[in-house]
Amino acid sequence: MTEPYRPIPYRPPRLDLATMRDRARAFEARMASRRSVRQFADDPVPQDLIASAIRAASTAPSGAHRQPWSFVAVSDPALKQQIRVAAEEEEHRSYEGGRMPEAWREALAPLGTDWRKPYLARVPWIVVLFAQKYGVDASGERVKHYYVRESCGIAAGLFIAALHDMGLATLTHTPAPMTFLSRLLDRPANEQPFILFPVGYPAADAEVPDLERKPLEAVSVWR
Ligand code: IYR
Repeated sequence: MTEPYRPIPYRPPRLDLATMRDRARAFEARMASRRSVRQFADDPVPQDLIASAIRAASTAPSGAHRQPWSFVAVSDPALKQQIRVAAEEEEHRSYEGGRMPEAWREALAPLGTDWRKPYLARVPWIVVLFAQKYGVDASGERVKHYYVRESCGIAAGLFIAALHDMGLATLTHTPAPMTFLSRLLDRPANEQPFILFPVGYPAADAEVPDLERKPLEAVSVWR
């Protein structure tokens, strides 16, 4: 699969500084208002909104432009219930079965999480991002993928930002191990579950931990 370099012009408009500052501050404020949510309303969310967020996520840069991701969007109530049951089984083993080290449990205490994941059956959508360790072309040949975790991480970030921008909430949920998702969602051998996103509106009485984000000084170095 050797393709030559065939560039096309790229001429995005150059904005004046005042506009850039306005947009930067507005975007920053919008992102700062995002919270991970664990209590969701059961109101339906139309499929086109989920499709739009997946398209936005799929604009992510990726190693050799292989776009090594699949987003599996689940609205079927029976399947969501199966995912809930399987996730809770794994989480129960982690939280109560001694699989999660004490230090980790302590780190999670301020988040108020436990093994119960009722929101997985309640949310209108569960979207599972699968990372493709390698690709498979039309003739069944393996295609090498590069920087798969980095690429999928960036796509996940854009997905979260897109959902937040359209007024939906989500949670980066990573029940461990997540292999049950490959089975329940019939995924091929080249795909590994990467992140599970419940997606919906926050419940009317949703609560979130009172967290603060690190200030600029703590997360940046200027030289
Ligand atoms: N997967 C578990 C535990 C968990 C782990 C981390 I790191 C978190 O930030 C939150 C939860 C769960 O989903 O409960």
